[in-house]
Amino acid sequence: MKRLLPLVIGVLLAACGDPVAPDGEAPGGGAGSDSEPVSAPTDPASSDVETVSTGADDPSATGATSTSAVPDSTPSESPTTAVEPTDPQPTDPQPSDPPTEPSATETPMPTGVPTDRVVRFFAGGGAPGVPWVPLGHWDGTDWQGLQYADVGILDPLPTSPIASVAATSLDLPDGADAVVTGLTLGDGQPYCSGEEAGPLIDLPTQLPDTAVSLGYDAVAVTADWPLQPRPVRQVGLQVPEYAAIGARLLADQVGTANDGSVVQAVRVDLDGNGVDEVLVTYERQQAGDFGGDGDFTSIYVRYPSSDATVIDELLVAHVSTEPVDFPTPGRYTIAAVADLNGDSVMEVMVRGRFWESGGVQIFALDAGRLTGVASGGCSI
Ligand SMILES: [Ca+2]
Ligand SMILES: [Ca+2]
Repeated sequence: MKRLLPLVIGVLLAACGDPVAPDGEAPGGGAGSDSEPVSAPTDPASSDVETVSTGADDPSATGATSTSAVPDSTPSESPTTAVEPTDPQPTDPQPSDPPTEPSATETPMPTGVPTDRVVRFFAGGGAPGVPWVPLGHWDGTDWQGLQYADVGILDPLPTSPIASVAATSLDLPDGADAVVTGLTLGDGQPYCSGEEAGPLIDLPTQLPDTAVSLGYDAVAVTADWPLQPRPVRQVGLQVPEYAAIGARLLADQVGTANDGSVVQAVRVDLDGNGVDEVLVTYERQQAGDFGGDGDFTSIYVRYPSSDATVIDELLVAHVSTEPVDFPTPGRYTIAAVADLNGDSVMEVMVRGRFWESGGVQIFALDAGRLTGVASGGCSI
């Protein structure tokens, strides 16, 4: 074990937001540019066949954005014989998830005003005796990331007047829309290798140990409001458009859509405007942790607008351009979706790993786009 250095987090953050790959190349990620509307509303989980356009001229590694169009062709004739549904996996809900499309009569749900109190939030797994790692806090006005008094010396998070603690994770046995409340912030314990302390927070349920688990699979918040004011749903992965969009956003680095797999698709109306955003994890992981040539990881977001456009944008990405002998930032996954500051707009927690470090980053909507606002983790 070695002391957690801000540099390590910096590397993690760099891989998320302003990325620098181990080989010095800049993997994809970050904000992209707006694109012009091109068509009528689309819905990412629609069973319609989308006509995908190359909305961005250069969906390069510095941030790809594109729009996509709905079909202008009429649906094909219904089959005259019964056809078995196509291969929905047992854990794969509705391949044709009901669309949520903007309409003229839509009344956007009001979003609230954020709390003016201090809110602390942590990442962890809730295993007995294992402290949660601090990520940052809401100071009553704005997001605040971790602060260091000196190299490796983490400032404690300010005290929150909110006694209630709630937690959520996409991996909770009761589903992505489950929230655990009534938790207690326990004593602070060293969570890494230095003197940095994080609280013990016991979850009354056990998170599954998955291939992408880092022990930072849930977010815990000092909150007395609903962490999920609207449903958070994991939806069907067998939507060809999802892989096609992912490949297009990594256009100069990934050959075809079939070179990768969609492993997560989360639909949630983050901002409460009545239209679901969709978060998609699209990856190729064939060489394990060591990042073989052509392996990649990416999370992108579909932002439908009420003006009938959809903007697709990379949130985080890394492409392995050659085999290496160390674990790369090889696998980003969506860990949790929750409102961390009480304004009824939900934030997103992404987990990732680099070398022997694991960490998470919190993204919050800012001017309609998810932007990194806090992060934390530990090196081993
Ligand atoms: Ca929305
Ligand atoms: Ca919020």
